[in-house]
Amino acid sequence: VGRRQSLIEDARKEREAAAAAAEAAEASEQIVFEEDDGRALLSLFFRLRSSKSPALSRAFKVFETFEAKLHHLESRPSRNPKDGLEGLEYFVQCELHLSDVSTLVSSIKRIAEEVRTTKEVKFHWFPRKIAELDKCHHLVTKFDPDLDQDHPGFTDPVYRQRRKMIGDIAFRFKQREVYSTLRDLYNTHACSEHLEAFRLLERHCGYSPDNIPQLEDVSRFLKEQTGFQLRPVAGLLSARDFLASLAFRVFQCTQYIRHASSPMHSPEPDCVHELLGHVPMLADRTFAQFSQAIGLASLGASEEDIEKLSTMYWFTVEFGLCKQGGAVKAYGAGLLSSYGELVHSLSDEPERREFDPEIAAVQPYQDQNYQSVYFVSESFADAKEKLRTYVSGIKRPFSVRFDPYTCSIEVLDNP
Ligand code: HBI
Ligand code: NLE
Ligand code: FE
Repeated sequence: VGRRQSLIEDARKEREAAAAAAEAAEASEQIVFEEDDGRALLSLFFRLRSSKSPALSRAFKVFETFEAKLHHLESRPSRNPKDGLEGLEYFVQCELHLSDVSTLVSSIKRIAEEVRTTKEVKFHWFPRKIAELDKCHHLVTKFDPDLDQDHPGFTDPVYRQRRKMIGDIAFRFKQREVYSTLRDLYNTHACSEHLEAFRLLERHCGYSPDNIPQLEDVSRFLKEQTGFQLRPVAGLLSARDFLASLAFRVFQCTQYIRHASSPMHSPEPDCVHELLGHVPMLADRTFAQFSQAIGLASLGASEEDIEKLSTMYWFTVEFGLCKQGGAVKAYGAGLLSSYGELVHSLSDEPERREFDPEIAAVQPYQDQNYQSVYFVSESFADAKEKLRTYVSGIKRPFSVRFDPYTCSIEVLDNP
């Protein structure tokens, strides 16, 4: 009996599977595949009453509007023209932003009266790696004591305060505020190189108000752009060690985030500073060369020269300004990661001087608060040239060269 029952059970399952397959085959639109960066490959069938009507151009206007990339387009006579009307059936495969799929489909439905909509099959995006859990929304949907009037703690402000503090740790307290405020300011305050790289990082690297990307992912991106790679570090290194890594196009990144009580400025580097300040700049070829040149000059240099190079690093890589299109913009990471100082640096409070490495290398500074002096470069190319001249004046009993094939330093004895 047990065997017979299991045969019946098998037959039932088979029937159900066949029915499901038939249903799926009839589906007129189907998201076949979704990529991780939020793009979708959409296949869709629709029917228009006549190929001559403006419906066709209107349909394609829809694809154009959503910047859908057409991969495949096929038309064939309608197999089942209703009311004896002639018609064409279209099969389109296109790639578009995941978030645009439903709007595009409903727009097509408005134009093509005879869209076959037996069923919409949609596969929702789901994380496939632990790292992708970061892409999920982190909204509390229910029982939030701040939003839910029935929550026993709703009328207890002290309890709500405590819950909020704990919750905000999970939500990475203030992250959204810091990210959004900086991002808005970049439009008017950041140099074009930073803006351009930032767009790419948002598109390809998980930069967003609700997500702190993984160092490894950002490092992979940078490596493709300029060969720079990121390496985790626990805190502030000696200037000599920190600058040495730049010679290899390695950037040492802290992992922790600034204290929530001071979102607009932190005296020490943190992940906001590294990811929003340094990383976009390191994606620029000329800036990457500039950074590596400081690193190469530091190798085996005297204590005085290390002090000068690190001061120069301070006034360029960290707090540099540059001219662009008749305006002054920020390229220093210390400015681009602090919305307090970013605004201050371009206000009329501080002093701005023309960049001269000889002067910038010996300019006194403090590292607790906003700077009172900034140096303005004509361009990165100009700063790089000036640096080259400055560096050639540094005396060392040898010279160094980076071999990109072996990623090692060649030491050449000076004649
Ligand atoms: N260490 N981790 C880390 N990050 C920095 O930005 C850094 C450092 N050590 C020294 C340093 N910066 C400054 O002295 C620069 O001017 C070189
Ligand atoms: N002041 C910067 C910030 O708030 O992000 C950090 C500077 C690190 C040298
Ligand atoms: Fe820094």
